Amino acid sequence: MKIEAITLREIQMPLVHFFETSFGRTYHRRIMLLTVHCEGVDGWGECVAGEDPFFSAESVETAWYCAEKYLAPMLLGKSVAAGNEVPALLTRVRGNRMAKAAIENATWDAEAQIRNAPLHQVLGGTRKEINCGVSIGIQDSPEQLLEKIATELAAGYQRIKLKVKPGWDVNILERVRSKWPDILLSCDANSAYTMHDAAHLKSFDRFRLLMIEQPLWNDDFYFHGRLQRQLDTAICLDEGIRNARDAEAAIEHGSCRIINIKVGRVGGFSEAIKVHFVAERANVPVWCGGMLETGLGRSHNIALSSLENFRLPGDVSASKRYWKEDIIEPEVTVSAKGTIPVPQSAGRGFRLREDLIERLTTRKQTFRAGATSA
Ligand code: OSB
Ligand code: MG
Repeated sequence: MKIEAITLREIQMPLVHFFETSFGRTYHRRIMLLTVHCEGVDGWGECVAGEDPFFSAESVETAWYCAEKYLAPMLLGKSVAAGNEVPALLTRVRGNRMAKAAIENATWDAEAQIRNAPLHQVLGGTRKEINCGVSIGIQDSPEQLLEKIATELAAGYQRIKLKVKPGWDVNILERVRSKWPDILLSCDANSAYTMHDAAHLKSFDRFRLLMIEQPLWNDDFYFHGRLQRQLDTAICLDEGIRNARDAEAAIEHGSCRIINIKVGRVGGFSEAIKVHFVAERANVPVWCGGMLETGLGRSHNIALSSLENFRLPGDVSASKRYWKEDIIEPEVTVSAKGTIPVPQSAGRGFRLREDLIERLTTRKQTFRAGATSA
């Protein structure tokens, strides 16, 4: 596949309901999409960087800058046989994993089309359907949260994950557990606690959570290990796992018993697959995280979740939970038993609504091999 041109674009889409985590509330998403144009085929990738550098150091602006100035020039004019050849071409750039993932995943997306094979198969996945949970943000009131949980359970979702922070944690978990004693329930702190909260976090054990996600610092393994030894509840690392080497170190140190894999966070499908296998060899279950993606990123998450060790329900849920109108056709829907079928058709299995994407686009730039801009 010769990479003849690369298009960067930013689209803007309002969320149907705000999403609040310990680091802030989002009403409106700005999303960078990236297209690799290869010999008549367009591969698409979604960058999961947020509007602000609050989840990780990257943002839409840094991703655009990195892709325009470094990543696109490193790929333009190159021929690659497969998506997994892309990381080696980008190694000189440190970090910027979400930007890298957008360009690498776009290349896998093109590869699946050119090989006329389903993307999940190209990635090595075997599952025919994936198990789905939902991530529910911090609400204006506990009552509003209970109502949301009831709706998602009625829709069939297999696991409920609640965002927590100091002041919105035990009070909430207490109410949810007393109303639903037996559901699969977890929480995600996005680094809202420190070791001073160890006893407080230990008190979460009584809620029999499936896991506590990233309770401590975003860049820590050491203290998560110390905390894990004090808890009965499994710790799951999200922010902290940047690559397969991190996964190996975190598991060896006992920093977590579960890993959340986000393809953008680890820099692309190649690394996500490596993290998956490191965890599988250590008998550590993984699940697929979400970053409020459009249907494009969602379709890639579905394909990735078809790998065998994605043993726990992921944060991969229906389009309508996020968007009034998604940019793919058909939209992602979830069955009454909380599953999404893995598309068996060639490519990502969802058609992009390019007319709608065009209308949502606020900036766009195409770079061609042998030219600076066009
Ligand atoms: O930590 O998993 C997270 C959304 C944005 C940033 C970080 C996280 C999340 C979610 C939402 O939990 C997952 C989703 O529904 O896409
Ligand atoms: Mg998380």
